[in-house]
Amino acid sequence: MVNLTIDNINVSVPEGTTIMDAAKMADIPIPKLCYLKDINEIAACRVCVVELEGMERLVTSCNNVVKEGMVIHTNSPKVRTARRQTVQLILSQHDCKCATCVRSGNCTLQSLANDLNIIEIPFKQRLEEFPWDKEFPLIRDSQKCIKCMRCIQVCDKIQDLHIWDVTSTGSRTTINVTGNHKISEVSCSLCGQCITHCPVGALRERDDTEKVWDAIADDKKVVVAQVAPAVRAAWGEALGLSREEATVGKIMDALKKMGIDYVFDTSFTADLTIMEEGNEFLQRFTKGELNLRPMFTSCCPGWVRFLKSQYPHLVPQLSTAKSPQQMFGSVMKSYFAESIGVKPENMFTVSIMPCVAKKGESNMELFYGEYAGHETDVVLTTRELTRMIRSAHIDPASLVDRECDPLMKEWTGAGVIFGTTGGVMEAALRSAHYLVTGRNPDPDAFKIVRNPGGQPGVVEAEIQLGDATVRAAVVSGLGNTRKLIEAIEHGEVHYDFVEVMACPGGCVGGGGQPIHDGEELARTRGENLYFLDKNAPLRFSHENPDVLRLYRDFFEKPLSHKSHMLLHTDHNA
Ligand code: HC0
Ligand code: SF4
Repeated sequence: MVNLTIDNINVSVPEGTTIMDAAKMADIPIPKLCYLKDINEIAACRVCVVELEGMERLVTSCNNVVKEGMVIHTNSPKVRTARRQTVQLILSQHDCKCATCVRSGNCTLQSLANDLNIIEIPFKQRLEEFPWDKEFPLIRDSQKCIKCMRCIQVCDKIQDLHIWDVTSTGSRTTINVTGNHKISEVSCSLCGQCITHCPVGALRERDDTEKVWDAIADDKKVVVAQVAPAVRAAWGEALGLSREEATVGKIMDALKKMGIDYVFDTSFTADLTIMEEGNEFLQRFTKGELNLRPMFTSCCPGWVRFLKSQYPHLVPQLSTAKSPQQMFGSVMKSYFAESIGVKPENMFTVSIMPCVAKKGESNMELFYGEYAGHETDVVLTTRELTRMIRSAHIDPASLVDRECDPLMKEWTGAGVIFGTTGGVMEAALRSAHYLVTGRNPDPDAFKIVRNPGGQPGVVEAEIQLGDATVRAAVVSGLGNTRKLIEAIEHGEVHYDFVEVMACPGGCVGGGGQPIHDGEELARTRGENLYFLDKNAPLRFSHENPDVLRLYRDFFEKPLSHKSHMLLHTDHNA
């Protein structure tokens, strides 16, 4: 142990502890801006400086370790002056239009400036502007970038994609897309992890909320919304609702209050996906199509984009099932539109997702009778949903639990756990067991594939389905995924079925979720979904009565001709 004094408090910490962590152990918070535990500990911003007795220069606390007998001051006059000047300098290179910034109220730079009582910026520098395609789902505003390097580090270390890089030198040093390419020219998976790890408003999703308001105001449009599984585990965080208060029923109520005509839960089509994908898997598995093994799940568009750009020869191994989001749009503009007597072109489909990549996925087109346009017209992230609730002046405390609309009202716990890593696999195994043996397993029989939070890397399991053994693997985070694919490619591991989610911990940790600077919430949100599953009246996708009716009245059976036309896709197209 190392003994030292921080702000006149005696502290004893293990060797190798950073000054910042030692201070934290003594309940002394040191302000920071660029720091991200284990990912970005490079002292780029110098906000975390402290004074060491006997040393002239201030030192950064995030990357210097404690030494025996150190006497540290985290808030001396010298420290305060330096910290203030540092933040003023950062502000002088930053477009400080807080009133029109999506991160206003949730910005580390803004709160630092407020805490340091900075009400004037003595210096002013010219802001560098890089052009950006504003139609792209991911938007970067170079004038708000504070060069903290977090986006570079998250993309490199967690997602192993290297989309961002440092460009120029000296005082012009800044961040841009690697090689100064356009973002659409590089292999961005659109996972959005750079957004959720940006401390300011330099990175955000394309805002599509106005398109939804326009559709609501258009008398000719019937607006139909779906809410993804992972959204329920996080939306309340941004509106001051506790986990218990922030139910999915209240999201439905908010959507209706905004003027949306029909509201549904994506967990319904997650159940439908299991029917299609589960049957597809069993067909591939029993036919012994060895060259197509393992079969990969296809519901995460971040992962699908990654596979297409990094390992295009493996694309045929993706399940052909569309994602629940796209199945929903497709069912809405066919079965549901017919049922309520609306032409598909007059239906406007909105999905609320924890995800930025879903905005890219929604470009899929629907050919049904006459061409029916996009299956999903607009995708909003969880953050955009909360912005809409606020702009509609809806008091979150006034919301009540509201059921989904008829015909696609029912959902199961199996559909809900799609939102966390391992959930698609577990839901598929529950139904595959039924299909193979004719009996339901214990709903928790396959919980071995659970891994809320997504660490450490891959979860493997050998699952008995009747006489057959299925070798399953579950992974989240694209860095972990690349390692797994390399091991498969080198013949080091052999699987039959692999679930991949691009975001660490799955969609609960998605790039469209509320941002808590430096805090990872995928684990607790994932546990919340398992709690909802545990308490759900139905826990098997094949028992969803509305899914069964949809097959009876419309699709006939899983993998039917109609299902292939509307619920499956050709990933090479
Ligand atoms: Fe997901 Fe999904 S689980 S990808 O994360 O499969 O975004 O929540 O909606 O589509 O259901 C996201 C979440 C979904 C889809 C579902 C799948
Ligand atoms: Fe989107 Fe979920 Fe995939 Fe992340 S894991 S890219 S949130 S679908």
